[in-house]
Formats: sequence, C-alpha cells, structure tokens
Amino acid sequence: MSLTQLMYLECICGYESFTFVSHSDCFIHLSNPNIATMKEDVLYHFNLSTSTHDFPAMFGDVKFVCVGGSSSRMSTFIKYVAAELHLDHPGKEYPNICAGTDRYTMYKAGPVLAVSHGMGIPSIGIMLHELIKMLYHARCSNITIIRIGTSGGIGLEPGSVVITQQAVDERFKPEFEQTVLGKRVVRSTNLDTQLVQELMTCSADLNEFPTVVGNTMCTLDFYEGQGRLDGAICSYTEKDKQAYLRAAHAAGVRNIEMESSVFATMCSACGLRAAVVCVTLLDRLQGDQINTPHDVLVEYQQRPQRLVGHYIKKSLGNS
Ligand code: R2B
Ligand code: URA
Repeated sequence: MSLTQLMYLECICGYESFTFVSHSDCFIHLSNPNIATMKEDVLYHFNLSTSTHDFPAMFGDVKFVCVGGSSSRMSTFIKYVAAELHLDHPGKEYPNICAGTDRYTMYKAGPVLAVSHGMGIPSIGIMLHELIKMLYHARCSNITIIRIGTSGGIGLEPGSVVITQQAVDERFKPEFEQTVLGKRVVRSTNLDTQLVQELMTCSADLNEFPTVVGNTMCTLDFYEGQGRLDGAICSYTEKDKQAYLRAAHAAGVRNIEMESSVFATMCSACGLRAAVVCVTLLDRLQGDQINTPHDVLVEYQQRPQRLVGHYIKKSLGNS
C-alpha cells in the first residue's frame, strides 16, 4: 500500500462518515440492497456480465480509475500512464475491454483503469452505475477515482487547470438534484479534500502550467445552460451573461463543465475517494467560441493527464 493510501484513513460508509485508526482497506459499498440478491449482474453498456467475465481476475488489482469524456483521450491516457509507470514494452497493445459496445471504452494498464463517459450527466451517470458495480464485484479496495476533463474557465488564463473544491449546480449550490419515482431527490456533492491538496502538490512538483483549486459549476447544457450567446437559442443579453458569470465567480466558481456533480455524488455515496481535474479551454468572460488552434487544444487536454499521471506515479512510489 502506498503512502498516499496509508494516509487515506477516512472511509465513507452508507451515509455515515467515520475515521479508521488502522490501515483498514476501504471497500466499495453499493447503496442498493437489491444487488446482493441477483444471480447475475449484466453491465449492459459495458457489454460485461458477472456470469461471462471473471471480474476479480480482470479488475481486482485496480487502484486508480480515471474517467474522461472522449474515447480517444482515454486511449492516449492509458498509453501515457503505462509508459510513465514502465508497464509497457515495444508493440504492447491496450485493447478496449468494452469492444462489444460503442457506448463507452475501457482500458487497463496494471493498477490503472481508464474509462470514457461521453458528454453530460445522464451519460456519465449510467457509466458510473456500471463502473462502481464492476469494481464492487471485482472486490477492489482503496480505489482513487479522478475525472480528467475539459471546461470553460471564469477569469483564468486559458490552459489553466482547475482542481475542484466543490461541484456546484447552476445556482452555485453544492447539490445534485435528480427525479426518482417522480420525486425530487437532492444529494450532496462532496469530494475528497485531502486528495485536492495532494493533487495541488503534484502540480507544484511539475510546475508546468497554472493550477488553481476552485468550485466547478456543473450544467445540463453547453450553450444557454452555461450562459453562452452563440447557441441556436438565446434568451438573454451579453450584459445578463456577464452578470451571471461574475456572480458565479463571486461564489467561488472557477470553471464550468457538465459531469462533476453526479460524479461527486455517486462516488461519495459508494465510498470512493474522488477528484475532478479539468483544464480550461477558454475564459468565458472573454467569449464563448472555442477557436484556439487545434494543436494548442491538444496540449491543453494533456495537462490533466500529466498531473494525474504524476499523482499516480508518486502514489505508487515510482517518481
Ligand atoms: C466538458 O466538455 C464537454 C462539452 O464540450 C462536456 O462533456 C464537458 O463536461
Ligand atoms: N466544456 C464545457 O462544458 N464548457 C466549456 O466552455 C468548454 C468545455
């Protein structure tokens, strides 16, 4: 067990939080009693099932899970991490474990799993239900899960990386609201505060790009939902937009994306140590269109990968 994992003594169980004083392993707990009664669990959108795949053999050694929107980014990430951890050799391939479906992609290199989640809360939500159950069936312990993504910044130099303190909704509240059986259910969006600090230290170690800790606003839409003026529909003025983004900034929001709230809620409810690390592609106070040259955007998108790659390497005592 690494120093970081030894330092992680707090486990969340059910909705209670308590502190262990020993080096106890933290297992995933599902917040659903029905799963224990099922003979088979089909993870439909991964094309994996407990009756056709040996989850403990396939995934039992996983300690770090990185999730991100795009399939190609996750494929690049696994190759990068494998090289950093000296797990690869010339010609080594990283097959897509979910090759039987085109919904999500999944790659594994040693203790690292990389999974794509698509865009928006519904897409990442479905993926997380199946991922968390998969890790549970695999009897994984002491998992750290990090979303590495892109976002729009508020008042930051483009290319800055934001490590999320709190995921907040469009009213700047640290809440995720869902309709369950026709009723409004509001859950909190806690993230691991110690992990935030460890990632910040890793960014200082690298000293390659500006990094801040701030709140991340999670929205249901890229256009009007994020106060853009350039969608197919727009019902407000530039002045209204500026007032909204400045109010968000005053509430501690430093970036805007579309998955962090459900990610924080689900990981915390199931006892997963979680963080969100997103690069900002533009400063939303300056504009809405992403017109930065392609090669610059590619380099920006590598920044969360380099930061999290360094974190994993350091956690494994490999740096
Ligand atoms: C960031 O970028 C995507 C929209 O372009 C969305 O998935 C997000 O959260
Ligand atoms: N992703 C978002 O959700 N918003 C942006 O402005 C950029 C990337």
